[in-house]
Amino acid sequence: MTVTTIERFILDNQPAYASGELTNLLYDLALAAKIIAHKTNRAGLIDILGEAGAINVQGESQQKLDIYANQIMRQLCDHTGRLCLMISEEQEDPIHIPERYRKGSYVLVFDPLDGSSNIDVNVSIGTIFGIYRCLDEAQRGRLEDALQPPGDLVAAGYVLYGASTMMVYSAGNGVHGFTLNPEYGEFLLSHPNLVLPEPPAYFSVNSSYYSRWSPGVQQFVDWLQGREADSPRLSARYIGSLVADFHRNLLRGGIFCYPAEDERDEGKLRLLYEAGPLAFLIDQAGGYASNGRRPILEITPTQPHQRTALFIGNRGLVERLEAFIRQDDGASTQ
Ligand code: AHM
Ligand code: MG
Repeated sequence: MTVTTIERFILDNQPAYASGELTNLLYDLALAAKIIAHKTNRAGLIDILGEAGAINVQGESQQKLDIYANQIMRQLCDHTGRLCLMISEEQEDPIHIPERYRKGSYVLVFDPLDGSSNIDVNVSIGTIFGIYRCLDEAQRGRLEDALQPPGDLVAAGYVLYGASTMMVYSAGNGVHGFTLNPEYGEFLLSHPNLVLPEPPAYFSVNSSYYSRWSPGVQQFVDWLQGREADSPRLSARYIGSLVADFHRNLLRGGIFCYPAEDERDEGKLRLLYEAGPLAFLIDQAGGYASNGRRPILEITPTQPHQRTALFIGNRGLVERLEAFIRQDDGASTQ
């Protein structure tokens, strides 16, 4: 039996253009994942649960673990000379590399701990990250360096803190999953070359919001739920943690939906560090991500914390949603 560590795999599979900087950045992220996993696994044992009292830029209360995860990501990445800028869900402003450190060629966008409503009920949560190349390496990081369409990502991935901890990433050459062996503290290759299975097994949507959706989305969810003659045979699964819902559907096939709503016409999820990196991964796994009208990979963000509707999974299902929206919702400016 061959055992491949994540370090070995990243090194052996680094893209031809990578000089080692990207490789080392992925190592840094694997280390951050181990540290955050260690803390989340002990969350019920130490007095860390509950809200820290702060409100994040989305107007939502932060949990202590969110703040911890954000600090770990920052501290492990700000002084290495590999990054020119970071954007975090937990910080309103871009995170610049302090002048005293050398700056590098990459931009890191991340949600340090997603699924905050699940933290203190011991349900799976995750970290999401994306890596862009700096647009102008001559300058220190600028916001424009981060506001690139997800199709220009050079790598993306997530860490799932579940029954086991997994890190799944792609640097543009397939999607590969690693499971943390807690005894050695190593991520070991467990899921090479992940490809979305057909036929898909699941659909995932919070249907308590049904009355707030457009007619096209309502028709589509009716179709998913088996109400039409040509409905697919899918089972419903919804955790409320994007990484966990995405991961299950990646392994079993399916679609995850977080539509726009009447009073929230851009949906809830963030384009830059939630929808974008997962859109990059699903594309690498043979699937497709859309905002209902156009591919997520083609949307250029205008603000770091911009939201988007998200439909992501097996291509046939997402394209069917787009057809319902075209048919029932008419033209849009999106
Ligand atoms: P968060 O960034 O505050 O953690 O919110 C994002 C989470 C996602 O993980 C999940 O897909 C979604 O919110 C669930 O929202 P809802 O509870 O409205 O279904
Ligand atoms: Mg989030």
